[in-house]
Amino acid sequence: MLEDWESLIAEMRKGSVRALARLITRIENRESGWMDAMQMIYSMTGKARVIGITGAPGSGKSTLTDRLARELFNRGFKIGIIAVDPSSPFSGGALLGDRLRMKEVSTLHDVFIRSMATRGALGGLNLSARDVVKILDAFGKDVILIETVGVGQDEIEVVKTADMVLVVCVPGMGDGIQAIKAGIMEIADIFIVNKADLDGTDQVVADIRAMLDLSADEISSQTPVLKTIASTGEGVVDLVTMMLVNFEAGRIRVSWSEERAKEEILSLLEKEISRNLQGRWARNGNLTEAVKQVIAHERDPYSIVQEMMMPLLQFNYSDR
Ligand SMILES: Nc1nc2c(ncn2[C@@H]2O[C@H](COP(=O)(O)OP(=O)(O)OP(=O)(O)O)[C@@H](O)[C@H]2O)c(=O)[nH]1
Ligand SMILES: [Mg+2]
Repeated sequence: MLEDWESLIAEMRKGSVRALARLITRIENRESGWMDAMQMIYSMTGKARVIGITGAPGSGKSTLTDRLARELFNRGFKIGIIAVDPSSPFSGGALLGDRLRMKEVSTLHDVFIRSMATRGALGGLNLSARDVVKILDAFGKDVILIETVGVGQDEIEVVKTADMVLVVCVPGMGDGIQAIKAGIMEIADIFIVNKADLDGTDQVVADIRAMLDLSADEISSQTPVLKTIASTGEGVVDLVTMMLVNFEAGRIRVSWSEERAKEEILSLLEKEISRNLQGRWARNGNLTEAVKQVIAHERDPYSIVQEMMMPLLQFNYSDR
């Protein structure tokens, strides 16, 4: 089994895109031995820069991601894209034009694109996005772009795994600036006002600037606000230059590294415990039985969870 993984990883390292795609799928499916495989992969990582691109639905994230990929490719970087969003063009819910554009960027520019569903996956998504980042890093990608809609907590978690975060806004958001969640505000390294061809662009820039200036911490008050027109590519060269300067200057979220490492360990732990226990209980039918008992008011969820956790515990819950 382990040899299986080893040969797949070796193939991937040699540059096989097919092996890369298969590896991602197998890791996502949590096939037996996946953690050992990730250990091997982890030792091959550490080079790639991860850029999160987030913002409201329809703000132009995919269009911008496509432009960024092209521009970075032209500057000699190898690019991977992860699209975490069910409605994203990458995942197929797209207009034909979007699909063709993505196909072009993936074939002509050797950009590897992977889309991931946001919800529904047992074990959650943010960890899998992290795994995919590591696999792409080990494959040899220099820059990994993660597109995600800046709503739910899951998406914010994804973005937190990035080294640099671009928050995409658009003109005419009106009081939409308030809709930029406080959580998003803090994680932005660069604010983008996309669709700068539309009326109200300068107003949004001013609103964001004002909000940043009000911010208590110094880093937020220095966050750049940049205008782009993703549909024509205007402003993208400047944006990429700024991103690279930031990377060169080491202005990436190093302050987060401790928090991130801790969060990664703990969320992996949490998900693995839950996945293992749930899996065990689902397989032997106990879960179905327990659900019935709760509905019939014969048992309570608390004692069930205690029982589920019993194998993990060296002490008796009732002693506490
Ligand atoms: N006028 C104008 N339209 C743009 C610009 N950038 C993107 N669009 C258009 O805005 C629409 C949405 O663009 P997407 O790139 O799909 O936006 P998104 O944020 O990825 O959307 P979701 O993934 O569905 O949340 C498309 O019709 C784009 O062609 C721009 O700079 N100006
Ligand atoms: Mg999109």
